[in-house]
Amino acid sequence: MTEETTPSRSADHPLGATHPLALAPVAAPASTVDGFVREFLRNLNFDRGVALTSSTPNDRYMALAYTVRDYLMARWLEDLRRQRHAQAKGVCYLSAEFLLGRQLDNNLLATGLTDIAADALAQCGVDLDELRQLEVEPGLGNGGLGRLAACFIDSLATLGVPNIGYGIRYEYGIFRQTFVDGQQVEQPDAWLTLGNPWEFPHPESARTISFGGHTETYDDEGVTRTRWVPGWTVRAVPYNYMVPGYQNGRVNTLRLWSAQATSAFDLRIFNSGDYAEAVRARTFAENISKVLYPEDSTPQGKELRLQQQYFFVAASISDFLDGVLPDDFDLAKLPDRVIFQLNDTHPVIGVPELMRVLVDERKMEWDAAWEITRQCFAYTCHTLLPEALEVWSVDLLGRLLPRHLEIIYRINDEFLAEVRERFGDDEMRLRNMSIIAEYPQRSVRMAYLATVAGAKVNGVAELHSQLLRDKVLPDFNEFFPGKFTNVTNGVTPRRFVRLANPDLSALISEALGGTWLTDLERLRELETFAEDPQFRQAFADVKAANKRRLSELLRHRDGFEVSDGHMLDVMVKRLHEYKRQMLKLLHIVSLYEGIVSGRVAASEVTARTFIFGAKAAPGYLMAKRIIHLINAVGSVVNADPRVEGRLKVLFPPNYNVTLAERVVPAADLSEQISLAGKEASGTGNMKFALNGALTIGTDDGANVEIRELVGDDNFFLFGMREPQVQELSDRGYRPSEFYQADENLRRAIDLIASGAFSGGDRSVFEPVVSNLLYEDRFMVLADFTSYLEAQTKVDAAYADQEAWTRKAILNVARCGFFSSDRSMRDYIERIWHTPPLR
Ligand code: 26Q
Repeated sequence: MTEETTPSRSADHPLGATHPLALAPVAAPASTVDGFVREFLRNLNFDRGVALTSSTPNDRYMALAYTVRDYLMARWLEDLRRQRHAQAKGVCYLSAEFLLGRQLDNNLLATGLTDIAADALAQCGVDLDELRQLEVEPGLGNGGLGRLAACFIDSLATLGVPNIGYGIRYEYGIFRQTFVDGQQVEQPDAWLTLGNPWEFPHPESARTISFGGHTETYDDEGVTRTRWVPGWTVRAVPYNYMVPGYQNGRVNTLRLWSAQATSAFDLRIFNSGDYAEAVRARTFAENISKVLYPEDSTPQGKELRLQQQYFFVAASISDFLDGVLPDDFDLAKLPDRVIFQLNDTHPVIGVPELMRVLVDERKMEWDAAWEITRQCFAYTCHTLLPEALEVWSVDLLGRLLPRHLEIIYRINDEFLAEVRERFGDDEMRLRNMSIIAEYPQRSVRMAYLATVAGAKVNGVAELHSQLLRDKVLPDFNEFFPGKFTNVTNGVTPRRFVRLANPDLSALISEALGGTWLTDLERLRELETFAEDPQFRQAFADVKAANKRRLSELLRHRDGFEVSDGHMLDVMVKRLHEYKRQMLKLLHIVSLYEGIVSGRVAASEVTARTFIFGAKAAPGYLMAKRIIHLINAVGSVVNADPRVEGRLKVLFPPNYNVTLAERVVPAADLSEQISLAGKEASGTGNMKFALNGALTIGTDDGANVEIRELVGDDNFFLFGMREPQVQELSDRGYRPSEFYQADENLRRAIDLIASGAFSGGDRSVFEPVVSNLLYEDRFMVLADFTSYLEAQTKVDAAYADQEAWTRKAILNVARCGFFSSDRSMRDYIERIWHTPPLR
């Protein structure tokens, strides 16, 4: 390896002493309209190289972004300086996904520049609204987990807590979804094509990341040590993003890694004379950060995925130890300076990596290194589905990361020795707790490794944490008392209330004054306003305006006609059987069947527009069939004059953060209908409630806490609870019995089976129907009757608009708990111990 990759250190560089301006932040250039105009035009001219008159919309978007960015720059540099000097403990949030959403609006809000920018652009004859729409959102995540990471770093910056988010700069984010004949077709998400004004590449700070090869022992002055002789390397180039706090002058950093081939990579091939082959070989290395895996529940154990995980984690740890910490830092004190938070198991390979660095490279004793490592990691679990728990075959791990496999074996040996010491030769327990599984294939259980190594292990909602403790990892809970805890998820009110719902925000500010956005529990004070008819009217007006805005968007975006005066009934989330989009669809088909069969008068049915948004993992066939079926039902229902003005089914493709920001504020009814015990938390549920939608939901994930907070009267609960699910499953679940027992259900399923939604062809949706009747793993049929009853209660409640609005206001008022600021405070107090930096 010839490549030098030691980053140059910028801390307290002697340059700083030579000029007084070198350490002082540069003045914020654009805090007046005139100043903004000047900077905007300067950026247009000098960074884009165009005059205003000859600029393209993208030029203008870029120049605007640069102007906002420049304004943040002084604060960013100041924060970096402050964090270096304070030597305070910080959080490194390790996450394979950061689903950021659009940056421009967020950064305008954070800087308080929105109005100034709009005025300044208007003076140049440019429409801010138009430029907003040009930004392609960075879709560097699949769904909940990635969006949670984005909310968390927003909150940490707003709280002023030192944090670096570490992840991967995928060249292609989550695929763009289109529908062809109602079926999902994936398109690559080339989000970087037009340039990205929000990132700062630092190739000079690249780290070298090794893979493959073998290990060997050697004598180091009488001590036997191990070294890893890698087979190949890649360069990890950091791209920095600003993470501004909300109007607090603070800016943290998100550092995403991009893979580049090293010159060493193809040296052998070059030397063999095949130039073309050598150049081609470089793409092998660069593939590592090429594309986000679009799976979110059944990881396929692909080698490239493991490469991605090690790539970004090794780069991040190396960056922190060699780039962020001072040169002379005593690594024994590492736990006083950093906590590496593991966002699910995806970064868990960081555990053996830190051990390798400490023991092999820094020549620390194993026990001392383990003591440090145990204190430096904490692990968040985001699932309960057994098939979502990550395992890597020993075969693959040993090939790609031979030294790490050795280290994992040693961690496991020592751990099992401790277990044996406590519990004796209890073979069953030892097998159950082993980090290495022997069956069906020898492999490493990443969640176990994380649990053994983590100082704390948390679930993401009360129910989830309890099930994690008592059902998934009970032996570990017994062995590590006090290690397991809960931190209920939250969402950032800046993006999901203030930006997504400006009218509601204005109404709240009018009622409460301005500070609620960083102190969301203050929403409680809205409770009294719920009793005020004038406030209720204003609140209802906001909802109506949001619906109109959504219909405009959908008309423009997808050519949909949204009917006025309908209840907006919304289910948006990844498509997964456990989330039970099928249950929602059976409700719709049942309403439709009731009307067209003449059993129910159309005029008796509450007029509803159903909105779905959902991407399916490309290899998840059943999920794709369900998408097809939703679209098929939509085509038939929307074209049938018998239900016109009553039922409408809309499925805008490519649900993403940007669309969520428009759909959530317009919703009346939020569908959170997973089988109890399967949804770890959900975070969409929180966004809807905070925007004044009522929830129809099961006793699952954070729904439980939402219902506790908003009260039974303001939440439509249905379905089995988790213990009942368990009971039914133990008893032996036979879906056909439920099919037989409920006429509405029978008629709905029969209608689908008859080919009514597939041009008479019964074969198209046969697999969906069969699955429901003979397997129905997630008990859709068992919960159907209860769901329909709850929906009838929804109709009754909706008929009294005054009362409905009151409930909606109470939902907003009582959900302040779900701010990610609160989640962050919980992590800080109970897990990280990282106070804000003043
Ligand atoms: C793992 C290995 C290989 C390929 C892909 C993956 C992978 C990627 C993403 C596995 C899982 C995910 C994402 C999971 C996720 O989003 N979980 C959700 O996390 C939310 C935040 O805590 C919860 O609110 C949701 O309940 C949970 O489903």
